[in-house]
Amino acid sequence: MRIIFINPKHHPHSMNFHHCMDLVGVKYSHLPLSLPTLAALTPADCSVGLIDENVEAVNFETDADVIALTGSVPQRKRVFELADEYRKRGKFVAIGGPISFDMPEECKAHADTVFIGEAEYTWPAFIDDFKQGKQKSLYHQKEFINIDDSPVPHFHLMKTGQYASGCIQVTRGCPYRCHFCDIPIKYGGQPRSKKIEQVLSEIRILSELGNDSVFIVDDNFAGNKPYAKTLLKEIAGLLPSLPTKMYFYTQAALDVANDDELLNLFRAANFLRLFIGIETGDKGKLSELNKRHQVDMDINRAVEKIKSYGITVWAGIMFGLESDDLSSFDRQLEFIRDTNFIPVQVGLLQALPETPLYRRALETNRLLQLPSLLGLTALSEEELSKATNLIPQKMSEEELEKNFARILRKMFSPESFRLKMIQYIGSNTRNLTSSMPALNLKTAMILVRMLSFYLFRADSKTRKMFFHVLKALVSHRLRNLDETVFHLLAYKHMQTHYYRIAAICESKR
Ligand code: B12
Ligand code: SF4
Repeated sequence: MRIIFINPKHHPHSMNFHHCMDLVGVKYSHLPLSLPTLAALTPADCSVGLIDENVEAVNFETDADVIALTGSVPQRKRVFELADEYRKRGKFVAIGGPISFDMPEECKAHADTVFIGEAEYTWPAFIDDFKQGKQKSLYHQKEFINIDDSPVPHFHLMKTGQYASGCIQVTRGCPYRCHFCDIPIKYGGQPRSKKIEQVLSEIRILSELGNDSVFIVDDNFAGNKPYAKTLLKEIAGLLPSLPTKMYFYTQAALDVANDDELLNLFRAANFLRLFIGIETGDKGKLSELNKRHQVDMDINRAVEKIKSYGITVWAGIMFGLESDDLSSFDRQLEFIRDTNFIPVQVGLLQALPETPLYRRALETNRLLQLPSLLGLTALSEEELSKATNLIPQKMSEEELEKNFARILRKMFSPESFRLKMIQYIGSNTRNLTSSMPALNLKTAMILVRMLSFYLFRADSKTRKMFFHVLKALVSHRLRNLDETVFHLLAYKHMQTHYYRIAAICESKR
């Protein structure tokens, strides 16, 4: 039996850094974990092919018995296109992944079999059924699986050199209950953690395959702090024996700032960045979002504290919160300007199915008949009838979109980025020699491409910003050279991406 697993193409979005991959010299930002995980779950007597359409083309002429598509809601158009094409050619098509959680009926219309939930048990069961011609049209994993049953992904089957970062997953689930978030519902209200030996061996494999950075995709890496600490100690111990110099980044909650031991261990394990959903600086709105772990924190101080350990805070920021009025936009902008994080994911609040926010919006008639995630995150103009599925309470939809566009243009202007980088360079306390990536042909080429972009292709305001940032770097004795270069690369993406979202909002009026 032959199976081809496919991850359909993503469109550009905030976190895949699409618009700077040319400077980095790779095809896509992150290795998709579902493909090598599913390959590892497939019995050895089956033959397996993995295609990530972000780095290589799909082939419709195939002798495979099953085409297994993964995807998330924003990928839906391509997921369904591919499913239809393969079915037209008589292939048996399966669809799974986050898309089937939220769009099961649509998936069923395009596939022979749909998988809802984790696949550690259902995928091997399907293969058995398929071999006997008894496959079902739906496999639904209702209970959370025992994470010990999730195997080491078959990374060696992926074209790892085509990605900016390797990925691993260490835990699933989150102990917090932010009202807009579906992670505790979909992946569990308590973190399930992989065995430390398995995590270490996944890191080693990625290093042996040439990766020098790893994104740990956990939604809240330190949801179980004792586990996180033990793991970080082990990673720190592993680093010297790896064939490549490696650094890490992950997602966490702001309360990591309350734990010095944890921060110290992050530093020892060479974690350079934490993505933190900060959302807003307004305490009342944090309560409204039920972001309880953050309500009593001084956000400014917490970010500074994390930075004092040499770790950059990447922030997720939200506009269009339930109690937002027209004055909220500029207050939020001031908060972003004054707080020492780099805003990378900036969006409008959306109501995801099954969340408390969704139920609240439904009960109070504030939900648009628009499937969630078909708004701005989807970024596909023909479907973008609305920017979000939540009807604003204290402004019109037009005012929401107009002001969001205005704020994006301001936030991602060269002038704002210059100020952010000067704030950043002036305060970071990282030791350059310990975290600096190895200087080799790859890093040298990235530098050359970046210089040629800023010197010859960027517009005059962006070029001016670049020289100001270089000046600041020199005056701080190049202390943050590597991360500053990284953010200059990322800025090319962020400016293009967010200006495009602003243009979409503006064109709708
Ligand atoms: C890493 C990650 C990213 C990375 C992408 C990494 C990559 N290589 O593609 C980055 C940062 C780029 C990213 C971006 C975005 N992401 Co994201 N991301 C994640 C995250 C945190 C982990 C994904 C992962 O690697 N999981 C580990 C693997 C092993 O799990 P898995 O993919 O779910 O696969 C398991 C099962 O689903 C199943 N399965 C999967 N596919 C298939 C296929 C078949 C045939 C079968 C049988 C089974 C099966 O088997 C696997 C083992 O159990 C998830 C949240 C989460 N906890 O999963 C969100 C998540 C996938 N992202 C999400 C979103 C919304 C986004 C963004 C829109 C955010 C934004 N505003 O920009 C963008 C757009 C992405 C896009 N265009 O699709 C949503 C998707 C919601 C949905 N219902 O579709 C999620 C679920 C988070 C959430 N709840 O909000 N993301
Ligand atoms: S801390 Fe993050 S992952 Fe956990 S519930 Fe809140 S938003 Fe979701």
